Amino acid sequence: MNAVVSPATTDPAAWADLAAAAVAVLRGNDAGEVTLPSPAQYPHQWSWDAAFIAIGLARFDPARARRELLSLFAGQWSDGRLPHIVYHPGTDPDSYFPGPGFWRGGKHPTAPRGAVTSGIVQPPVHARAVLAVWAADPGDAGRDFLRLTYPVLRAWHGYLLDRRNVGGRGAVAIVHPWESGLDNSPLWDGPLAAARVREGFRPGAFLRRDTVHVEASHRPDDEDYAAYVALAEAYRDSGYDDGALIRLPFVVEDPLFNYLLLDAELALAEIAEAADAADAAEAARAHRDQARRLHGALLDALWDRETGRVGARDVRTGIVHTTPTVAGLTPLFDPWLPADLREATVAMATGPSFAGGVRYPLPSTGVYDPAFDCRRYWRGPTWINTNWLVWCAARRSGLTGLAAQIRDSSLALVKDHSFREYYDPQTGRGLGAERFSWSAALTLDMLADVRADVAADPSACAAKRAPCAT
Ligand code: 2M8
Repeated sequence: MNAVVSPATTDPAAWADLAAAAVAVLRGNDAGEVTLPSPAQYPHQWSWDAAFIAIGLARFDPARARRELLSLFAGQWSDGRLPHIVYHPGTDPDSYFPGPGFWRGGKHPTAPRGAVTSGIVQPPVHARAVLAVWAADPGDAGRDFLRLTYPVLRAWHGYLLDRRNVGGRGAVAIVHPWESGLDNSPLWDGPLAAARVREGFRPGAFLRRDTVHVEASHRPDDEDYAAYVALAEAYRDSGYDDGALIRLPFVVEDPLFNYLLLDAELALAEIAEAADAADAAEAARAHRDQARRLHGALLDALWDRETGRVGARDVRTGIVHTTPTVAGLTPLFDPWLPADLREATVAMATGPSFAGGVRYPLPSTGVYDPAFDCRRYWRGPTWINTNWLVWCAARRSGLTGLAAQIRDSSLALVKDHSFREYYDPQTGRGLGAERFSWSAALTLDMLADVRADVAADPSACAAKRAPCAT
């Protein structure tokens, strides 16, 4: 399948228009100190969305980017967890389900007093976001921001590494598909079946709001949604008892979550150094050692060395589920990944199941998997945030061809099909929420890379209408 080359990467006028459109989306979704992912579909602040959004805001308004993250961090619980939603006080509480009353966080001793939040978490991409925001404005305000946020991030990672080490091997566990960020991925089908939570499905037990603005066939089905609600209730009703997580129905070590944590510990080492704290060198070493320990733990827990496939371990059953999904490409974040596993991961990323099999990579599920569905949420569509993540990992590990392909096709998608929540990987048709914040934000980051390429090699650009990155 031929990769798409977008005028957004060859024509400065096109990329200026695209950048202006992206900024307009972020400004339009700005609710003051927080940027809503989509005012109709997601009218609050989400954890990993806020990190991606801050990375885009940093490209044109670093002070606003800092405030985005500080608003999110104001929702941190005293046990260190960063909740997956910080509810926006200006939003009608009934416009999103589950709403602010659902989680009963206010009754919990470690929940924040000044914010209403959920009690579950999302993938730890915040350290990278803090670093990007600092890099955009490394002056005094930037350094103050690093000093302010370093303890927040250290407590956040500490919570995960300590309280979520349910399997005891050093990998962290998620207790809800929503914690993965890839909510409806077929990677959770096995653990959900084992948990038997779909069996309690009662039509009409709650009112779904997510299908009001988005076509139901592009969202999780009712049985999966009921399972999500049951799992959230189980954790909530346990009093968020992290000492007893293994008793919950869904306890899974997710490759994406864990490899992002490994990368986040490496970012935290850089933050400690840049913040120039008294014990910076020692702190940085401790974070790098922690990343290295995670590397070993993940090799041990998540990989099938014979097939060269990484998977998600169901901690309760011990089964490692290896459904090919975009989460399986995130080991590229591991700088110590053994050569054979790296080759296998690159082969999967570039092969017919992913980049080689669709016009607009990367599909969220491998196209030959029986669960692949072009349009349903995380079960096949291409997403800009996972593209951006794999693009970052590929760039950092020297996979320039793959990185360029992902960047250029992502820019083609947003240029031709606007800033949607997700896209059909074969046709590019935009799906889900419109004017979606992280699609706009991460476009700005990828466009900055296009500009840097052209600055480094002007002959690769518009005058000749040649692709900048091949
Ligand atoms: C989606 O998740 C929420 C639940 O957290 C939902 O479907 O209502 C996911 O795509 C998640 O990754 C994302 O952070 C959130 C807001 O964009 O929407």
